[in-house]
Amino acid sequence: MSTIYNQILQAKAKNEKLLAILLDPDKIDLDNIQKLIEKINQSPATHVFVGGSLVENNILDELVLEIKKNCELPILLFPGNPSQISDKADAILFLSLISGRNSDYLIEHQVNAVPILNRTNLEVISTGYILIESGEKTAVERVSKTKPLPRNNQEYILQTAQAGEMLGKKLIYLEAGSGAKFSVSKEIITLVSQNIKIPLIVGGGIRSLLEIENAHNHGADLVVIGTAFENNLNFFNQKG
Ligand code: 1GP
Repeated sequence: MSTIYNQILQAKAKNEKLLAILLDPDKIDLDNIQKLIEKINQSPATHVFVGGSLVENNILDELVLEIKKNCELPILLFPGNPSQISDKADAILFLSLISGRNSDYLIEHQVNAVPILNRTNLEVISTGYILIESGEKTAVERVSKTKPLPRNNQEYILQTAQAGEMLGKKLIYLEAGSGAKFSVSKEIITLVSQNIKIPLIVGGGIRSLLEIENAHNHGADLVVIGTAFENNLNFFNQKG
């Protein structure tokens, strides 16, 4: 059976670009879930990510089950902490916040997640998560209590991504933060994508179809769109 990670690798090899819609359980109204799923099914999305920095409500399992019932896309957890694990999903981005120096988000939460993960069949995909300065303080910065990497220090951003690759991460995720003022710049995407071999995810602050296309064209293998779709379910019907 082909794993989700293998499918991502195959897509990268064929230069087929991927797109994930990120759903934050805290912002979803389960009463309107059918409409949301219909819109996902009509969109060009190839993956659904589920998660958020906080996730304070308890609808995670229910949300994942509802999506599974009516949508065939793979569902990947994108957790802010070990409480956000659902065995109903297909895979988990096992994130380590390698841009930060808070050991909780580098290794502690991951250690605590292991007993939970061992009771699931989730495919675990090791991901080097890199937070990049984006104009304003974002939820990731607040919750993780880490500083984002300065956007003008491209060499250090690349070094961080390459360290992640050398540590054996299977994906690198360049994150500007949800609702970021500035998304990750094309220069950073180009530099990192040209100098790592593993697939590159880019997300945070992407607000238009053109921005998705630009991120793809500059080397992102998978682009994540959260807030813009959340705020406008017709996001993918717009031009440009
Ligand atoms: C946040 O990268 C994701 O973790 C998506 O960000 O909500 O700004 O699209 P947006």
